[in-house]
Amino acid sequence: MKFYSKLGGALLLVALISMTVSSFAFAESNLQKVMKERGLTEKDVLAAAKTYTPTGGRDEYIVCSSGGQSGQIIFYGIPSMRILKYVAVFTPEPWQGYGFDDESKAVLAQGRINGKDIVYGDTHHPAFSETDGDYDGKYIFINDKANPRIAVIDLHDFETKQIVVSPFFKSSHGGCFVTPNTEYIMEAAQYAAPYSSDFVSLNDFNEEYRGGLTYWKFNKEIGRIEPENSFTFEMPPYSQDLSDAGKGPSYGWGFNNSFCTERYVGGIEKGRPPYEAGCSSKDTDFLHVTNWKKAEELVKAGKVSKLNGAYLITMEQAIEEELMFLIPEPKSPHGVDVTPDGLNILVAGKLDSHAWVYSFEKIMKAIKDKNFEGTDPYGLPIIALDTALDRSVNVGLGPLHNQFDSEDGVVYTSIYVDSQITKWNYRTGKILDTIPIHYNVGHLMTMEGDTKNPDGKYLVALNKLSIDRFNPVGPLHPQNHQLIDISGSQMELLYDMPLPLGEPHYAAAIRADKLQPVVRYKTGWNSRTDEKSEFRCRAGREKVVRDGNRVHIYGTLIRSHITPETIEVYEGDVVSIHLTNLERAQDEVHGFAMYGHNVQLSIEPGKTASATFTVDKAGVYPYYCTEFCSALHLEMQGYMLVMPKGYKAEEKAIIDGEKYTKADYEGQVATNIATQDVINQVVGFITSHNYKDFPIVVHLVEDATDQLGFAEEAKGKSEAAAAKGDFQNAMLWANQWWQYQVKTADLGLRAKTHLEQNGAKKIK
Ligand code: CUK
Ligand code: CUA
Repeated sequence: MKFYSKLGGALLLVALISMTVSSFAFAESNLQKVMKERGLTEKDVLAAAKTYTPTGGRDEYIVCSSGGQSGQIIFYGIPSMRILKYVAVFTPEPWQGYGFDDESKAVLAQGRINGKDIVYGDTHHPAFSETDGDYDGKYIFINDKANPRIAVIDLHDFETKQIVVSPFFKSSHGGCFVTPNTEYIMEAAQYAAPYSSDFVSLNDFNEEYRGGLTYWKFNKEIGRIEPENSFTFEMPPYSQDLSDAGKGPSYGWGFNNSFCTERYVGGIEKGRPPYEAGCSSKDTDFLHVTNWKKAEELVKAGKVSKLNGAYLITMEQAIEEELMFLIPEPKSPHGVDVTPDGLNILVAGKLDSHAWVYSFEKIMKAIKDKNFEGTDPYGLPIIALDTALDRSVNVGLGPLHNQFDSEDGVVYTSIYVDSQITKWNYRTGKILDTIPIHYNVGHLMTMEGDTKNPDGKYLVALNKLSIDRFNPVGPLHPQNHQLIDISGSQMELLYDMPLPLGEPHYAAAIRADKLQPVVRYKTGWNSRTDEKSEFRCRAGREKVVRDGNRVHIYGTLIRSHITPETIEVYEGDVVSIHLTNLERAQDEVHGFAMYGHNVQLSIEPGKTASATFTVDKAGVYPYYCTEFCSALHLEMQGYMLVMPKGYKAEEKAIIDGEKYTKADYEGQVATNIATQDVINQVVGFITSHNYKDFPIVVHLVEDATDQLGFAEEAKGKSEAAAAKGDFQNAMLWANQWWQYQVKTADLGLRAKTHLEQNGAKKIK
């Protein structure tokens, strides 16, 4: 007996193995066939296996990339390189209703300059908020180079909440870089300009034009920048470029490089040599070193005066209080990056082939010993290069930016002219590896690569040119983000991703598990101020409030209708439509678009959004929901009727297009009873399981309960009409009763599926 069972087991095993082998062989031959047909090498297939993410799969890292001239930011996943979302920041974006609803218009209005709406931005450097030098997943900041502004994006809903405008600068590049606890967001000027908004001749450039560096105070509790607690360092009219904040031992200090310390102002139209000649004639420019910790104390002690309504630390004060120092750096440098341990500052040469490694310790010693080689024309002390430098390393032609590896001392530098990434060690000066890039890389990014604890693993090269990498789409090419595996000793190219939007300058990657965004708002929420909207509306409380020609309409949205379904206003009225999405189910967004009024809202579950406009022409204006939200989405519609002034709505009953009989009504009721049986079965399934342990299901059940309540109401109206022998209305209400049942069933089935797929347990 034993023997037989043993034999049986062995036979079964053999059968299983041969099955596995044959199915494996089958898969293999298929794979080989596809590889052959598509001309793929084994290396390609390996790269695909490292990036391919099957349906429903998640990425390990989420990237926030600048969207360049689009004025937006872009989120995508790594390693899949799938784009997840563009988030509107400085530019109106209709899908998100940004710049179309009143709430987001108020955010954009914060970014007005000299009273003008500025509806685009040139976003360069996103920065995640940090706690103790590590990303905390709470906020992201981005600068606008063209119009010196900073925006705050809250990662709990990925929406732009605030825009602040520099009170001094006319451009800004060296932002956003945050201090290790997001005490401040650094923003440096780029093109020197007068601090006033008046005309000042270029002949007065040296005396009247100024650069600068602002430390914007960030309040982490409320998630907003506090301009009133921010301060700016007045700087010489050198073109301040990138910035970085010190960390660890260098905490409390900030670093900025610069170009065109020649202070050349061009003028080819007057026969003068152009900017590029005059701005690169000297061999060195200046690294600016600022002590923000000490400056903060002066501000708090009331020792800093204001200009243009904001704190300004003049150069005179900075010299006097020993707050700012200059150190020569290679000709027209670009990136400046503080090492994860905070001990070194790396500067990339751009017009030089070296990366320069400065020592924070040496800088501090020179400051302490007052060991300066002189002063610049503005009296700022200069620390000699030799005094501050650990080493310079030949990394290739045109180094731009640096990012760090998880391995101590290892750094990656983007090499623009040579189109490559160089991996090297800043402690030893040894070059470890290089990889060619397609083509002309700008920034590069490693996973959490500018924090105290970089993760290594992957690197993205943000390439300026894509040339021949993609199918041609006209003279304006997409940009190319190339994903590189840096987990081994040799870098390996994995994937090319075209980015069809603006020129992304910098990007930052955060571990996906640090992000915990919400799926819906509290009902009646103004998402831009993050408080209850004064215009929120509950089901059944929809109303119209008129005061003279000012009309406020309080409405709601829930599958599948917009309440109100008819809006009657008069020519010349100023109308505000406030809509609250009553849904609680995940992803049940409704939109709202109206003919001829530039209205397009995106109203996510719980959100209240408003559109204000003047109706200056009598007419008929259909509106509808723009998100395909249910099978009866197309029926989510209505009319705004703009009546001529003085028009009296006639007492004319609407004649229905279709006539119904008692038989129609009874047929519909029979359908409804059958539908209710289905609903009861689903309800039975849900309530016999531990559905309360699944928040998504709880929300679905809440929504379904609402819908069922509406169904009851409609049922009552239908029965009342039938009792009076009014089968026209009885049939219409019976149909509405069924519509609510369908929505209930839809929600219930979604809940049931979720429970089945996620291992819900039977409780009774
Ligand atoms: S910048 Cu564009 S490649 Cu604005 Cu940081 Cu260097
Ligand atoms: Cu709501 Cu379509």
